[in-house]
Amino acid sequence: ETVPLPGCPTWPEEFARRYRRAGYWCGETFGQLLRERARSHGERTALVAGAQRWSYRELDERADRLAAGLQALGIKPRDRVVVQLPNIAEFFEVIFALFRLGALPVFALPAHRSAEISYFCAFTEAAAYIIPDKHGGFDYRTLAEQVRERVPGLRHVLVAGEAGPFTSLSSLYAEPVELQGPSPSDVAFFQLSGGSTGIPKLIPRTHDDYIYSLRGSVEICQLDGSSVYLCVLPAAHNFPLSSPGVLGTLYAGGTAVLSPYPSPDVAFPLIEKERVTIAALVPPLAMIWLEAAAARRHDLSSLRVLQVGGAKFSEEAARRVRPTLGCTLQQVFGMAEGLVNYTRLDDPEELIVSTQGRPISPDDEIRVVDEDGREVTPGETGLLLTRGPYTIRGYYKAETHNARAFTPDGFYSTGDVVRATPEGYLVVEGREKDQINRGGDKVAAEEIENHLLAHPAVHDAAVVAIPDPFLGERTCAFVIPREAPPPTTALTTFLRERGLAAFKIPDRVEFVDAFPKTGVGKVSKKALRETLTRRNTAST
Ligand code: J2J
Repeated sequence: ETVPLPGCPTWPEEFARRYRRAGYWCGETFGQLLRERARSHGERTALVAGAQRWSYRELDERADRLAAGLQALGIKPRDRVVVQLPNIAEFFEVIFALFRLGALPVFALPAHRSAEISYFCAFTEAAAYIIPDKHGGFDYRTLAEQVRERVPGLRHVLVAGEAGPFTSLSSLYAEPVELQGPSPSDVAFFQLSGGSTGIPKLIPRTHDDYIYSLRGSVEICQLDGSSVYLCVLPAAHNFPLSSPGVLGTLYAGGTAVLSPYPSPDVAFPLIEKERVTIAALVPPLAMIWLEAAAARRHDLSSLRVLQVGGAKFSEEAARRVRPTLGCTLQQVFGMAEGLVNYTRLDDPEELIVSTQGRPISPDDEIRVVDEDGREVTPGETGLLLTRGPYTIRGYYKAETHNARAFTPDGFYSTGDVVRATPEGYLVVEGREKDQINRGGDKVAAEEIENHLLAHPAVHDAAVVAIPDPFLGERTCAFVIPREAPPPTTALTTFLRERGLAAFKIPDRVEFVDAFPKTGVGKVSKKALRETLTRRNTAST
């Protein structure tokens, strides 16, 4: 047993004991897990990315050599390291090296820019920031220069590829050294919360709890050594990382194929060539895949499961998966904070197309409550609260927010509005949190509002979701200008220049004189959304 990481709430001892006794927490770390797999089937292919094919043995050795190099550089156990890597093999070499050292990856997304990255680096007092040289036509070294300027305490920028003014990962490899390594109950890394507040929240996940969620996911998705998982979503995201994702695939001894882009023209040839058996998508991508698959230009017959999650998948689209792709749809309703629900592979088609699944664990506690926190009549719609063996008890260094986001008895308030079926499956009916789910990309309204408020022409701002046939939702910023409204592009350019990720830039800006208020004097976002419906009707 070790001392908990300061700022990371953890499970009360009685729960920890229960989760261990039930066999959920097995006392294994990620470093040990990879070592064990390399011993038992070292020659199998673990990762395929571009021209690279790494066996389990090779991944294991690379992680050891890089861990030694990172240690020599001065990276210590519990140091935070912001990792912003796309779907390249190095992503996994880096995180396993950090796991072995006991240093803690902070999983940034490739779409993040200087506003987000600088915040992560400063807030976590990161010792290092790890980037690719270029990806998707963007030079991450330029971004790193900006981050360096904003966060002088950042000691190292490490680059997968051409290092430019920084340090290349490949220059760090050293002879493996004996490392003490973390304990299974230690925090292993930080995931990012979709968020609903002004500043992003960090989610501390332990080796014990995350590995349990992998084991449960692997069993539910029936992964084994013959499984081939195609990762098209950014690997850093909780869904493709762990549900069962790349880490679940490695847990099961299968092969993970990393696709640099999610579009059918990149992904379909990979499915055909690598005989992919399972892939995970967000709903807008699933629609694109369904369209493209209908053209039948590629052999997709190896595909057995198509997972769709991250945002609500319409029942109509869900019904098209089996006839079009000849495989089972699996709906996945999860969250980086923990709880993941899956429809089961052998569920009746009706349940698969009309629900978002049920929890992984018999010890995932689910409560559906009304505004006063009282449990609703079974089958009624309410707010989803949850507690369990892989759901966090609090965000990193966020005491005030934690008091609101968690009940005194440790339930996480998801902000999702759901209904439970008689079979115990959940149907997502809406959302209570101030967040826009842009086709799986989460946008915290308050974060964007704060950035807008920094513009001299903006008196006040309110960001809301508007329905969109493709993305499900798009963002609309309502702005009260100080004087004459500035051109919309002046505002969007302003946000881009502040270093905000592209998916957070409002899709639409509407100028108004005042915001409608609720009975208690808060801005009524519901009324604002209705304003838009009226304006749209008026203009057609
Ligand atoms: C409706 N809303 C959904 C779904 C997530 C697996 C799958 C997804 C995530 C994820 C994840 C939804 N229908 N099928 O971490 O391991 C919305 C809910 C939820 C929020 C969490 C995983 N699947 N959502 O999306 O942390 O609002 O995780 O609370 O990014 O996405 O977002 P995130």
